[in-house]
Amino acid sequence: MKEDKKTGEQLKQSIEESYELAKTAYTQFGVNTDKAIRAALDIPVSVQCWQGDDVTGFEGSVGSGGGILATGNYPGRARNADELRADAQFAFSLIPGKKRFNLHTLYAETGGKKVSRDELEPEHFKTWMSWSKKKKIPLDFNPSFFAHPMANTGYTLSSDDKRIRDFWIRHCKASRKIASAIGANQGSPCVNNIWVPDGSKDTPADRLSPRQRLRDALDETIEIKYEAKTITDAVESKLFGIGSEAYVVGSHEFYMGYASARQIKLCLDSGHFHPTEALADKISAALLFIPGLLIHFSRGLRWDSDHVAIYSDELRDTCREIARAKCFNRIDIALDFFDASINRIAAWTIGTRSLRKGLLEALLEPTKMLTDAEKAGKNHERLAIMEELKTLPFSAVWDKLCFDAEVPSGINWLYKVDQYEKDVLNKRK
Ligand code: RNT
Ligand code: ZN
Repeated sequence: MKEDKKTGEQLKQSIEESYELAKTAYTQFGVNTDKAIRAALDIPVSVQCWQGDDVTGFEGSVGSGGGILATGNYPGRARNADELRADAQFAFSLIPGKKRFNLHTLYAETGGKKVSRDELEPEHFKTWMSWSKKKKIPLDFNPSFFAHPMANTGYTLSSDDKRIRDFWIRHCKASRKIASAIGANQGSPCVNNIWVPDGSKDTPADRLSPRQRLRDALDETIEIKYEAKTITDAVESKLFGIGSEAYVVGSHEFYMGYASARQIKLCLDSGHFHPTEALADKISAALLFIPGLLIHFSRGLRWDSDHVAIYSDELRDTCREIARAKCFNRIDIALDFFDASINRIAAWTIGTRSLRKGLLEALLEPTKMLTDAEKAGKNHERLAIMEELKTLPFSAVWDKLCFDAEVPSGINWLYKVDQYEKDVLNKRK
C-alpha cells in the first residue's frame, strides 16, 4: 500500500467527482446525501479516554480489575494527563464530526497528592475542564468502582459490609457532583454513567440481597438533585465479567427496571449481552419506558473482550435503529473499548471513524421506502431494497464527509499515525 500523494487540489477534485456519481445513485432512492453528511457530522460521539492508557488512570494503580482487563503491551501508552490530552487531540484531528471525551474518576489530577476516591472534588478536574472549553470538546464522566482495595471483595455499592458500601456511595456522590460541575462549565449535560463490577465467580445462594442493596445505594446517590442541564444519570448493565461469571448484581433486568422506575437513562454496552443478542432490537423496546439511552459501542470477541469497534453488521444495525427511532436527542452515543496490543491512537481512530461511518450509512437509509413496502405487504420489495443499499457507492459519500470535516479521507490518516508514533510515542520509555 502506498500513501496517496495527491495535492490538495487533486484530492478535492477526485473526491468531488466520485461524490457526484454517488449522489445520483442515492437520488434513485430518494436520499439527499448532502443532508445526510451534515446530520452525521452533527451527532456527538463520546470517545473513551481509557483507550489512551489501558484504563490505568493517574492514581498509580497497576491494573484495571473489576472484571475488565486491557491486554497487550504496544509501546507508547500515555503516562500522564498531558500525554493523554495530546494523544486524544491528535486522534481527534483524524476523526470527523462532533466529539466528546469520556473521563473516569481515575483520571483526576490531584497534583501528586493522594486524594481518596470518596473525597474527590470538581477542582481535581479543573485542568480537564479548561482543556475541554478551549478545545470545544465537552466531557462525560464515570465513577470508578474498580482497581481499588475497597473493591477487592468483588462487591462495592452492593456490599453487605456497610463500611465498604458507604465508601462507594460517597464515591458515587462525589462523581455526580463533579459531573454536574463539568456540565455547568461546558453548558451541556455531562453524562455520568454508573457501572459497578459487583458479582460472584460461582453460583450464589442469595441473588436478591445484593440487588436490594444496590437499588438502595443508587437511590441514596441519585436522591441528590442537580439541574438536568448539568448532568444526565445513566446506569450500565452487564452479563458477566472476569470473576463474576456466575452472577452480576447489575444485570440487564435489574437496570432496565431501575432506569424505568427512576426515569433515568439506561446504558447498553454492545459487549454486555449473550453473543447472539444484539442491541438493535433493544432500542425501540427500552425507549418506550425510559427517558433515554446511553450506548457503549464496543466489540466482544467470544466474551466481553472490549475489542476496537468496527464497521460490523451489529454496529450498522444499531446505528440504523437509532436513526429510525429519530431520537438522537434521547440517545447518547459513546465508545467503550481498550486494546493495549495495537497503536492506541489508531485504535481510537478506527473505532470512532467506524462508528461515524455507521451513523452516516444509517442516515442514508430511505427508511420510508422500506416501511412503505412493509405496510403494503411487499416484503420481497423491502428485502430487495435493503440488499441494493448495501452496494451503493457509500465510500464516495464517506470520503466527502471526511473532506468536509477537514480530516483525512480513506486510509490517509494511517500515515499520520505512523509519523506520530515515530515522533512522539516511541520516545516514551
Ligand atoms: C465494563 C463497562 C464499563 C467500563 C468503563 C471503563 O464492563 O463496560 O463501561 O468499560 O467504565
Ligand atoms: Zn461499557
